[in-house]
Amino acid sequence: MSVPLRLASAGLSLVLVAGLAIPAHADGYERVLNGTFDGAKSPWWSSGNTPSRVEDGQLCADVPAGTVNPWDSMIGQNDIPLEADQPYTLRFTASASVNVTIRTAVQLAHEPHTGTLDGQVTLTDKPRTFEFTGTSTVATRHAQLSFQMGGAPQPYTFCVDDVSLTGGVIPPGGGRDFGTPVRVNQHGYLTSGPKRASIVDSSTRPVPWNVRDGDGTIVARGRTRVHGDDSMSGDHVHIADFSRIREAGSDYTLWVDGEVSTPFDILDNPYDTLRRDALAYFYHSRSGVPIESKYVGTDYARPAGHLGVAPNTGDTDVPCLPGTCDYTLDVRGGWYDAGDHGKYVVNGALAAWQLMDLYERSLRNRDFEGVRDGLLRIPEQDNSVPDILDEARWEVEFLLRMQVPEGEPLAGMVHHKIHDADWTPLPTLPHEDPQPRYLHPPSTAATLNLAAVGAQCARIWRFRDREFADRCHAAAETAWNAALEHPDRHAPPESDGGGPYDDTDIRDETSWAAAELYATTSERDYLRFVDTELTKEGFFWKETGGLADLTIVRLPSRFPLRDYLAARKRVLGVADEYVRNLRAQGYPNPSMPEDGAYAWGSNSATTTSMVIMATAYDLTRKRSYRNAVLESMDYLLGRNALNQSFISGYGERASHNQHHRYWANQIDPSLPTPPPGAMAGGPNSGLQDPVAQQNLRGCAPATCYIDDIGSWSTNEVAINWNSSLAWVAAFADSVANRPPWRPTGDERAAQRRGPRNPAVKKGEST
Ligand code: 9MR
Repeated sequence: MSVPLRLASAGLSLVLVAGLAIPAHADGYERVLNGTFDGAKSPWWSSGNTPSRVEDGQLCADVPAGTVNPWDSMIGQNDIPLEADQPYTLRFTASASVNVTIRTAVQLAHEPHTGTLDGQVTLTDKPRTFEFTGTSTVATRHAQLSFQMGGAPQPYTFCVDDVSLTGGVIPPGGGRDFGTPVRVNQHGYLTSGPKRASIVDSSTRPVPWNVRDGDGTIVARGRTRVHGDDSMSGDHVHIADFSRIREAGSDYTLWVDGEVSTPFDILDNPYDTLRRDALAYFYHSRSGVPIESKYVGTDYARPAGHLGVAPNTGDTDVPCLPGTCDYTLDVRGGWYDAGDHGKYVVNGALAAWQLMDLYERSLRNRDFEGVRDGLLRIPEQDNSVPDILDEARWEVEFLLRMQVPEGEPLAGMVHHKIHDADWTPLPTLPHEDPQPRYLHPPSTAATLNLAAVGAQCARIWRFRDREFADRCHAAAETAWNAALEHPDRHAPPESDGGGPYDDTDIRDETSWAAAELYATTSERDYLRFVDTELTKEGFFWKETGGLADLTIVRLPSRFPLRDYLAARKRVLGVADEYVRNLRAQGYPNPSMPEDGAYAWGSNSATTTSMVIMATAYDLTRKRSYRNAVLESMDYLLGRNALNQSFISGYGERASHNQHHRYWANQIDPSLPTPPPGAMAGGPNSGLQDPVAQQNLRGCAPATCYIDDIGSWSTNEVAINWNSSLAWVAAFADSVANRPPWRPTGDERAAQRRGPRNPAVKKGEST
């Protein structure tokens, strides 16, 4: 954030922010969210011992007796932005059911808790309005406003309304600095690939550019093409094309109109490390096993989480949400979903599916390097099984455990999710999570996800591990039948302590599962359920219908020719649309939402669109698809409206504060930043979290992102997002000029058998 400079002139106060003169707001800007309690309580919180609620348009809290310090019972709000050397005024109206003195404070939420305001008020049952002023000595996005009510001898009810903290000169959402207007792939371009940059420049005529190598020697020059206004960012954009440089090297820079890009490389294999790092994300995220330093280094090593060792209460003997069933299940293992410790079947299944789909893609393309054992640093790196299958299996074993056992009500259905009863604070390491964890009721969507992934698993593992393949097959068929029997069990949209992953339309999951079951069994009954078509909406955890088409084109010999041709046509049609989107925009994003709003996890809309364009390349070998995938990589790696690489460790301005309970260096410097290869969710017009609401107000869709650990709606990581990143990174690597990898004898034999698997007959494994 740039430091504002205050100027005084004839009673009008002006502030310079990032070179812009902004009139200071007469009373300072409001820094509290939802201070009038007109509806929900969020983003206010209260201590665990202090139940609170919105009541008659005010926030009321039941303060317990017998605590010692004021801060033993609190309500408050976090993530309040403060500017250094600015005065702030706090106002509120409060009352209490007994006469009592409480403390109120505005201070840093974390060490050293530097204070801006600190006061005491004496309350009675008549609401009174109070006002305090103070000056902040720090610039932060993470101040906390609290009412500290502990230490009273008797219990009482505290109520507060019209809370306001005003001050500061940077308007909410203002003062952002995106650095250089010359936006490049900050990591590196492929020597044989397209090399373009996007430049924010108001000129309506082409402007000169040059590229310099690491020694500062100009190696190419040209003039930009004026792209014009870019609707998603609001920027006026030029494009510089330096594709003709084919000399590998590091620290190139692009100079345009006196502005210089961040340094970038030109490489023969720019995605070799990313394909590994993006997959390593999954080992880092494993639950139920220690993450060992010999694989990840000491910074990222941590004890096993959720093996029933105190203070953990899960995941070896997990009860259902009270009142929903009376058995417990051992659901250890799997991957944590994201920055939280929840494990959700619909999302886990999609992520595992994508890893196994990448495996099937590699087989089909005879890209044995992409699926070799020893590619990753994981405990199974030397077991003659492709590491990507080992990693996917870690999740599939968990998914199998989520199925309702025989003899119980709803047997064969699959529990929707397992997660904490309440959100844990940041940071909390998995093994430190004290929350009770529950199995949430089975859902039809989760059940069909297991049917799909179980079927995929069965065919992939048939000749590697017959017993496992049989378990997958049996679980898939049982799940399929259970889903047909219970087609309308839907997860609710509201959820405490975990994400909802709610979905009430299961036609798409049905079609996808049927396609997988048909591909594995050749049983014609399934084929009539395959009735979804890939559309430009692509796919994500809630919309999986398009995956049926991807499975059909990946495994053409297993489907009737007519179905294959129709699916192929749709994949190419959608891919063409993505290529057009990419060309129509100032920044190369194949995803262009029709409503003009970027959704939660928009970067995964980019990566899943890339999967579809890559599949179109596999089907046609048309270079335009390959080049569009490579240019989309540019978008993810910095050629965007924010000048931001969304992938940790890749690029000079790479995300490094993603929302995560362990990779929480921003809050606790003794903890690590995210390991390389973790993709942030990306711009999200919804601004669902307070940090986004405080700092991104009024943002153009493509800029609604902040690299702050508190911004879970723009800056979280997630398994389903990283699985598509891993997929496209592997693709991008496979189309680079890579020396072929020679499989070992064992591996060659296994690979040869893989694609020729005979169809598994229905019921064969049960
Ligand atoms: O990716 C999910 C997004 O599509 C939803 O809109 C959002 C709100 O329901 O949830 C996202 O998933 C989050 C999940 O609910 C909890 N774990 C973290 C996930 C990524 O932010």
